[in-house]
This record gives sequence, structure tokens and C-alpha cells, in this order.
Amino acid sequence: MRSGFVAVAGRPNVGKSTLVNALCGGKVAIVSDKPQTTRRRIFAIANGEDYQLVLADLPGFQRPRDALTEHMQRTVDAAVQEVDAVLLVLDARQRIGAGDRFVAQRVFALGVPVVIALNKVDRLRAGQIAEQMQRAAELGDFHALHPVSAKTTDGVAELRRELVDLLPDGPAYFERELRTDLPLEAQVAELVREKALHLTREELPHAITVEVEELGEGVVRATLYVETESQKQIVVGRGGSIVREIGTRARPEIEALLGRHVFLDLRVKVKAKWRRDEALLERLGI
Ligand SMILES: Nc1nc2c(ncn2[C@@H]2O[C@H](COP(=O)(O)OP(=O)(O)OP(=O)(O)O)[C@@H](O)[C@H]2O)c(=O)[nH]1
Ligand SMILES: [Mg+2]
Repeated sequence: MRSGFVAVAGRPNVGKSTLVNALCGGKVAIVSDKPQTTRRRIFAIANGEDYQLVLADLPGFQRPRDALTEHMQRTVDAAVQEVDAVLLVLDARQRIGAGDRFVAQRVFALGVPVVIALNKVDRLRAGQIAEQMQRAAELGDFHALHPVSAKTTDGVAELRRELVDLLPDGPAYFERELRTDLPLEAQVAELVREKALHLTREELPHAITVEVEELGEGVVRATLYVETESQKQIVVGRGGSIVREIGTRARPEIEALLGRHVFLDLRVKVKAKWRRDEALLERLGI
């Protein structure tokens, strides 16, 4: 039996969480087209006949701007220590540049094998992929480089095999039924936040956090916190239309996760400067 931990590093929005979900064959981490979607470390567990691969999905590497992003970067710095390998994810549709080099410098200094995933190669021409692979190869002394599409899952099985082959002999760290180490409340809160991210724009996604207050047999109660009254009005929407739509989109996924029908009760509240509230950040696992 092989088992171990692989940290998933990269700039924000390159598709780390989408790739983590593809690698473990189910949705564990939420995904959006807004940067800084992932705020905390999430273990996603891929089990095979003869292996347990634990992927640490992480926030994107970034220069901290406030207490929230500072906590997020600290999470990243801590999580890349003591892993068996790092999966460095790049976006093939963007210029591989300074941001990627910044991440690369840090991960290649860790002294563990680095596997590069050149993600989002779907709809790219072979020539473009080859060019981007060449640029990716200049980032450091990598162990392997895989062009993949997390979206279509092209190349994902090969990448998984590559990562498993890097794991040492070891025990299963998690029960085989477990997909993630996130408590159920946090998984539910994340699903609500994902739908809120999809329905908001600009600065607002960053100003939203979600806490689940009650996870009952038939009812789930959660609060969406924003920082200002005007943000609250946007998230509530005219006549409650936006928050209702968030609920409509989140409920089926929550029900699938819990394996039962629930009434989803969502509220929107203002909590000024929650991004600086150390106690709340801790409660949110950030
Ligand atoms: N076309 C295409 N889009 C992708 C692929 N993988 C991810 N995406 C899209 O890229 C965007 C970002 O995906 P995420 O998985 O949230 O990215 P992330 O790196 O986890 O982002 P942060 O958590 O914010 O750092 C989403 O809109 C995804 O649908 C892919 O293989 N192909
Ligand atoms: Mg993510």
C-alpha cells in the first residue's frame, strides 16, 4: 500500500480545485471563475486498490492584502511543508509569467518532487500546448510535466498515476469512505458560498462568508455574512430574489451530500470587517 500527501499549489484561478475534484473523482472543493475561491486547506482523498492519495487543495499563492489573505497565504506556506510531493498547477490559457515563477521558486525550494500540471489544455491547439509546455519546463527542475484538462478529465488518470508512484509505502490515513476532512457543516457552508460566488461580481465575492448554524434532520440554517449594508442589499436581491436563487442552486447539492431532503433557510447579515475578525477566521478554518 502506498499513501501520502500532495500539496496543490499555483496562482489563484488556475483550476487547482477543479483538478483536485477530477483527481479524486467527485466534488470536494468548490469552484468558481473568481480568484480566491479556496480560502482554507482542504484534504481531498483519492482511494485506489493499493493506494491512498491525499491531496491538499489550497488557496492560490498571493501577496497578502488584508488579514484574510494573510491567513490564507500562511495556510499555504504551512501546508506545503511536510508533503511527499507538490503538484504545481499552471493555466495553459494564460502567459506563464512572473506569478507562476513566484510560486515555482517557493515550491522548488521545498526539496520534494514537483509535478507540473499544465491545466486547461482543452480547446488549445497542439502547437500552443507544445509552446506552453516548453515555458512550463523552464520553471524549475520538475519530476514530470502533464498537460491536462480538469474540465474534460483528459490526462487526469495519467497524472493521478504519476502522483501515486511518488508516494511512500504507508497506511491509509483516512477511512476509505471519506472524501474529505472538512466537517459536514463546512462542506455545506462552502456549497452555499459557491452559489453566492456564481451570482455576484467584482469585490462582492471576497466580502462574503458563510456559516452554518444548524444542520438538522429536516432543516439547514445558514447565514451569509457581508461587510456592508449595500452588499447585503445586493445579496438579498429585489424581493429576496438573489438569496432565493442561491438557495435553489445550493439545495440539491446539499441534499445529495446529506442523503436526505432538507429545508434550506438562508439569511444575509452584515458583519462589518469580518475579514479582520481573527476569532471568526479561526472558526471558519481559515
Ligand atoms: N476550460 C477549462 N476551464 C477550467 C479547467 N479547470 C478549471 N477551469 C475553470 O477555471 C476557473 C477556476 O477554477 P478553480 O478550480 O476554482 O481554480 P482554483 O485554482 O482552485 O482557484 P482559487 O481557489 O481561487 O485559487 C473555473 O471557472 C473553472 O471552471 C479546465 O481544465 N479547462
Ligand atoms: Mg480553489
